Amino acid sequence: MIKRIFTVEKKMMLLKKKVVFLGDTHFIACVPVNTLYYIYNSCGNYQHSISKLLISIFLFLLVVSYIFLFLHFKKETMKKIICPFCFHNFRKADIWYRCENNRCAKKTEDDILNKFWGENLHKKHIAFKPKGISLFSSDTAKCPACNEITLKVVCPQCHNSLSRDMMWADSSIISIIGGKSSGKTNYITVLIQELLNKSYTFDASITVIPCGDMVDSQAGGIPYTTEHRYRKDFYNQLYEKKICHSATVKDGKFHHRIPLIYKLIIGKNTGGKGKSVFLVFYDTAGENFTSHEEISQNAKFLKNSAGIIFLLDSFGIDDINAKLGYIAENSYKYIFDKVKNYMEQKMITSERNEFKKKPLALAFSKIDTVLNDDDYDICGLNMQKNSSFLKDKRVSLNDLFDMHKGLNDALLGVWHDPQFLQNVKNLFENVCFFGFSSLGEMPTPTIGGSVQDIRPYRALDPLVWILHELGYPIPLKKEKRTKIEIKI
Ligand SMILES: Nc1nc2c(ncn2[C@@H]2O[C@H](COP(=O)(O)OP(=O)(O)OP(=O)(O)O)[C@@H](O)[C@H]2O)c(=O)[nH]1
Ligand SMILES: [Mg+2]
Ligand SMILES: [Zn+2]
Ligand SMILES: [Zn+2]
Repeated sequence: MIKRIFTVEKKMMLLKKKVVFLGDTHFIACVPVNTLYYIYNSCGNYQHSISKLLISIFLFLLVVSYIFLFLHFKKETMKKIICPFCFHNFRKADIWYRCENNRCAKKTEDDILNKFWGENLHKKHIAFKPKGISLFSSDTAKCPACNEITLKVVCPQCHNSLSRDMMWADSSIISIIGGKSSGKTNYITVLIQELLNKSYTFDASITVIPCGDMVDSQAGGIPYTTEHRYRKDFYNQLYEKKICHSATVKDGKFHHRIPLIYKLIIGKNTGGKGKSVFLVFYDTAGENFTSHEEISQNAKFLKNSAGIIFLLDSFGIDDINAKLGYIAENSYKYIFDKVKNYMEQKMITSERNEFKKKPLALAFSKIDTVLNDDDYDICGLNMQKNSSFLKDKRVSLNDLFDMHKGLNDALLGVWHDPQFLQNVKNLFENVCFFGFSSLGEMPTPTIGGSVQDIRPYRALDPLVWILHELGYPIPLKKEKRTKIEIKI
């Protein structure tokens, strides 16, 4: 019998070597199996069949629960995380940690982090890859230099700090792109304010996510968090000074590259626990999307986006431009055509097929200029008739699609651009046109001027539609729905 226990122990040791990547706890939990195996065999000698049956059932349940735990562990560790800074796509099991112990013996500059930002962030605590991940541990790691436990997770590629929350909930990057002066910065400013004040109208709540390691040296070295960046670089200008934003600096100071990260919990009141999604917004300069090289640098960001809000500048529609004389940097479809060429010439078929399925909101910015003009009738919509869910607290897809139909008709009948509609139809499978206004009126003077009363119009519509298309539980109005299509 001693020999038998010894052999079982030996088998267990071999097993431990195989499962060492799961950590010690897993092996400790194996010990009762070892003991039960011994008792089971002893029972066999005395023909205690009832005990033998009970032990068999117990062993069976134990094996089933092990398989269940193993599959759960595998699913968790295989979960994909997208770094909101460098867009590296990695498994949860591959996450790195940063030591937080101020007395840690090993402190050096983080060259990878500094290289990413092009500045020395003076981050001296070491970033490290943890040894093995325990099945029962709570996502912590021991610093190899000082043995202190740390909770701080960082991206293995760029070493920026990530939110621990991001390890558990899905993160969907919704990108906002558009040509120069198409209205991106004003839109992001207003969209976030609308989310903070009105997301309850589609059963969502929003929180800011603390992420990253940057500090604002101009503000006495306080952390450059999403909250700080939003207030300083977006909100103050538009909502405090009442001056609308103008051109965003290309490759300017490093803080222009800091993303704004929020967590939305959708459907808490209408559907159980609710579903979380991380929204990551970047404010890129319009000229970042002009050449193939620039687009390919940004392509990682587009490819890793779950949905895209593509701004089309209403000032760039020939008819409006000629009639009202507003100055546009480029045609409304200038950047769309650049992305189209990039997709056709640079993406391999499988990439393109995946890309074309993403929900694409083609959103005409500054729509106040169109709706305030008596010559245009966009499905009877006007600036007084804002998104119906703001009042009803349920989203009417038909209300969103009315704008789509109106813009489709205008593109065909008044703006005479069936070719653009054809290109959109050929390239994307899930598209909807939107029209919105961040400011609600024309600033004075026209570019970068003052806006006294900011009245956003349908600014939330594109995001709400994308979230619905991605399967988030947006409360919908009961209605006979019309099908969305592109008419040519
Ligand atoms: N009428 C009207 N004009 C707008 C609106 N939003 C933006 N504009 C005008 O468009 C200009 C450019 O807006 P931005 O938000 O700076 O555009 P952008 O896409 O960030 O531009 P870049 O950063 O240079 O690429 C503003 O200075 C305003 O004059 C709007 O809702 N209505
Ligand atoms: Mg801008
Ligand atoms: Zn990263
Ligand atoms: Zn340490």
